[in-house]
Amino acid sequence: MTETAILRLKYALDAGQIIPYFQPLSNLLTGELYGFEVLSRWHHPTYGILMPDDFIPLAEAGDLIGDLTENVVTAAAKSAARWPSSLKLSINVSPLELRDWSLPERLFGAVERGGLSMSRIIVEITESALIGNLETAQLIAEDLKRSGARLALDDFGTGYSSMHHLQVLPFDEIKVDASFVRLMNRQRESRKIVAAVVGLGNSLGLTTVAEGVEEQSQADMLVGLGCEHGQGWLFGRPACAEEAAKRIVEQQLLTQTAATSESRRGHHVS
Ligand code: G
Ligand code: G
Ligand code: MN
Repeated sequence: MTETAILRLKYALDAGQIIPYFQPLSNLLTGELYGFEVLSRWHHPTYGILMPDDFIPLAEAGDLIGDLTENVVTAAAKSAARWPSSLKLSINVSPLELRDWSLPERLFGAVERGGLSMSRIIVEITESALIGNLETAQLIAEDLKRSGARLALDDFGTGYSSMHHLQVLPFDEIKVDASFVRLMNRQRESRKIVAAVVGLGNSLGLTTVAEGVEEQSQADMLVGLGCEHGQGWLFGRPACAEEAAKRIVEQQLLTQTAATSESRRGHHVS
């Protein structure tokens, strides 16, 4: 049963059915785009669009996760290579991949094949990847940093959330888990936790990114707490490459319009 499912996934990978979707990461203060997180989707010929939870565990079980990452990152990098060079591409790697010495080289190859530079890449790591694997993960993380990538600690606040991890791995960013953001405008505890994590990130000189921002009131509160970036339905759902490209153009027009009316106002005053 699983054997067959794994074979099907392998076929889907070769057939190019595993496709990168892109969710915007936005500057909370200015509304400008910071980049996009790559979230994989399986465009299945009979079942339609399948979500990562339906196939990432299968890829892990079938030793296909490295190939999946390589495929998706190559495709995502090809799209990102056509965007303005200020925009980042944030990618997820599975805990299993942080046990695999070939990860940095494979990622580097995939990014290069896509025509992108590693300095545009953010690698998102969850803490479950570090448990019982700290030394290997450290070496791999340092290798990734040397190649120019940024490192983000994903889903911070859930699971292990150890300060030790922030101390021993060269993180650049910290992503505040959506579960706290979701409740922050209704529950004092959640708001305090978000405030503490953002404060911790800021005092360590890390870029802070809030996940799961769905409402303007949450975005406003996050700005007040000093959180720099946000991700969530308020800014956009994960979408295909064509949609992401449209969003970039719309955003550029918005920024230009804002800049023009700003300078017009300037003229009136003087
Ligand atoms: O969109 P969402 O349901 O989109 O994603 C669910 C989870 O799957 C997220 O926690 C994300 O980290 C993970 N995920 C999505 N795409 C990939 C991928 O390409 N590789 C890995 N390792 N995880 C992914
Ligand atoms: O990698 P990570 O575990 O952080 O994956 C992000 C997950 O969160 C993806 O499944 C994505 O589709 C989902 N997501 C992104 N924005 C929102 C949001 O605003 N609300 C909710 N409920 N989920 C979101
Ligand atoms: Mn992520």
